[in-house]
Amino acid sequence: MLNSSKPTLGVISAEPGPIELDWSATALVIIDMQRDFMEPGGFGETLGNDVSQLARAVKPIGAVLKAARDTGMLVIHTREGHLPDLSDAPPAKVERGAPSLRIGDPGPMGRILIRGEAGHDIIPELYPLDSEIVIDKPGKGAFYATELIDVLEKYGIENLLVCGVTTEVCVNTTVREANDRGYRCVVISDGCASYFPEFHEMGLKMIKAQGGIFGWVASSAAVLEAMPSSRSTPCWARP
Ligand code: TIU
Repeated sequence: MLNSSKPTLGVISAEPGPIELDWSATALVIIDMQRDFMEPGGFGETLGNDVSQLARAVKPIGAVLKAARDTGMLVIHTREGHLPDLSDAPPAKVERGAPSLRIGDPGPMGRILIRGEAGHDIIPELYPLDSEIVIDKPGKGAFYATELIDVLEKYGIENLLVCGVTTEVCVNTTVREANDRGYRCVVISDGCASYFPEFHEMGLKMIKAQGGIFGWVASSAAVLEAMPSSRSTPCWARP
């Protein structure tokens, strides 16, 4: 693993400015790329959303995931979801709004947002390897009621490359939690997506404003360019 070797410094071209980081102390965190958010019939659609808005993030994440695997970077996947008895699902969350199906109700991909159901699983394109870490979280942030901080401390992680869905909900919440705990977060702009394009744009702006009040924002191409085994423009982005 990279993180057991000597420091490997790199500079990512980012906003509000370039960020130098030690790749051996950096992890890739992929937030909630689950069928429940990405596919028709899942939690996202029950809330009234157009799930096709999220598909654009898959290829950029795939490219960074491949590079991270090639370089031995620590890869962490998260999944939002609840225990089958809903004991970790606050009524205030379950009863919220007027969805077509509520958390725990049976849907076409199994019970909505319940661990172990088909809809709760990560999409095949980004499926975790057995060697990668999967964090199950009951909330929007990946630090609340999870073992994430223990994992990061165990591997000596100081910097997070963050991507996934949705930009203004689970990505933003996780970045804010991480920032308060002292981690430098670089959010991969085209590796995030929202059901609302304007929220995606503003969600990224909120992170990088005020000198990077919550972190940095960089494209997947800029991240790939700066990674230790730097390669040219990913194949999916070539003309
Ligand atoms: N609804 C919405 O935009 N997002 C979530 O409920 N969870 C995540 O962002 N993963």
